[in-house]
Amino acid sequence: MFRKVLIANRGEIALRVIRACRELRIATVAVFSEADRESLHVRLADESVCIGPAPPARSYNYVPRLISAAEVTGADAIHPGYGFLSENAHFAEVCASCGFTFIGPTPEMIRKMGDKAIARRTMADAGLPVVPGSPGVLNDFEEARALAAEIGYPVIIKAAAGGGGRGMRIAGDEKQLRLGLGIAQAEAGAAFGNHAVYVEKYIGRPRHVEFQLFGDAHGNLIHLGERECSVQRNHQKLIEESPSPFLSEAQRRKVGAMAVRGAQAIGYLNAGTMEFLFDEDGAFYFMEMNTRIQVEHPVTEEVTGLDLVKEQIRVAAGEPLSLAQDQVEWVGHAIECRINAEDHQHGFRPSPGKITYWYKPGGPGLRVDSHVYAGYTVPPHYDSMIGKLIAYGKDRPEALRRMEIALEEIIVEGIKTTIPFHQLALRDPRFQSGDIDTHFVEGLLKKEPATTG
Ligand code: MV4
Repeated sequence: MFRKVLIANRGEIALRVIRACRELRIATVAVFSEADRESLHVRLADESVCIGPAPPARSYNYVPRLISAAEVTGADAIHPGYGFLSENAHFAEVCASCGFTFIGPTPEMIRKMGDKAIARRTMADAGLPVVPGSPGVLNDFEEARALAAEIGYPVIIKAAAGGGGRGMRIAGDEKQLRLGLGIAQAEAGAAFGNHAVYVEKYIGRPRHVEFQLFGDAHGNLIHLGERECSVQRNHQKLIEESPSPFLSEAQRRKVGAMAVRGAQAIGYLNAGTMEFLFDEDGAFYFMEMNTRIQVEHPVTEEVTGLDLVKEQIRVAAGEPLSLAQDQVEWVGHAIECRINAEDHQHGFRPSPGKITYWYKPGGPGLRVDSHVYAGYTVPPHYDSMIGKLIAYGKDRPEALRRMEIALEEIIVEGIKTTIPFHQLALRDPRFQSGDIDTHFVEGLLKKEPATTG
């Protein structure tokens, strides 16, 4: 087992990793930017190193600084958390070549799944259903035109280097396809330095359901069930739950087995998530694979009773997974609300600043993963998430009721947060009945129009 782990991240996930390390009696090193001097991860870690100024490019995303911090503190492994360098194959490679274990999959797996066109082809070859579309990236408009004519409009143009919804464009006819292809290629080139795009049949009102996967170095690969993530806005998830309220037991077994098969095809190691779209008829398609621990991992932890971050560390240290597929048990229901420093009534605009008062809710079945406290200033340089409320219950109604109570109890003063949005969402009859697709938030905000100004 590792003696010392450096956490290449900030915020709540840095605290989450520190706590997992402490349980495993592993010493921790926090890194922080000049904007994060007063952050809790700095206080809770055994050691800390300042790695540069506030802009991520000069601190949390700056590989040489992170490697130097690991070297001077004598860490033997690096946990990347989510975001920042967590899905950067180059960083994983540099960690390995400098003698630090990257707590995650290999650079090859990150690279392969990072190219969404290659990921799609790899999973199709493994026998997973993918949306009808191009076998690989498109070379010219004529290729795209012929393909779209074959699969039928509307189609969606996606950037191979994109993912998470970035660099997508919908085309309803040939004219839009010609125009969209050029724009998508130019945008992808500018944003990712790779202009490759591919085309798929467009699914109108999909549900986003993702499966948690875990592999170890001993050939074991299991799934831990699914998370329903359809409550999103601009590809930012706002609410996640497990199990999905609409998936049947038979579907769960079937899609779970598919996900395992796909991950086995690449010999997947450590924690990963396979994202599927479900259409209105219940047909499902592989979309992409995320090669990191995700923000919403706690809902899976609550229903399986596992600690996914401890599992990540153990597996990275070469230990076998702590359980086999037939030992995975799912009990009850969990739901997560992301509390962001954002003003939902003004287009979710960021609302950084000083938190003058903070009351953390509690009670049976409630977990709060957060790095903030009264007097903490939310810096403007990073993601606006200030914490996550995770409610657990024996069934969905109990979990939802506990979440409603937590949202009433919590007090955050000094900044605007997404708490009122969550109260609105939870009261909605469609949400209550579990009838949600990826257009849910749009519809909800139309019912309560934004105030102007
Ligand atoms: C799609 C789609 C419809 N048809 N692909 C967005 C995130 C990325 N992982 C895939 N995404 C989508 N891919 C086809 N062929 C619609 C989306 C999509 C979406 C997916 C999941 C959750 C929210 C979404 C919001 C808009 C579009």
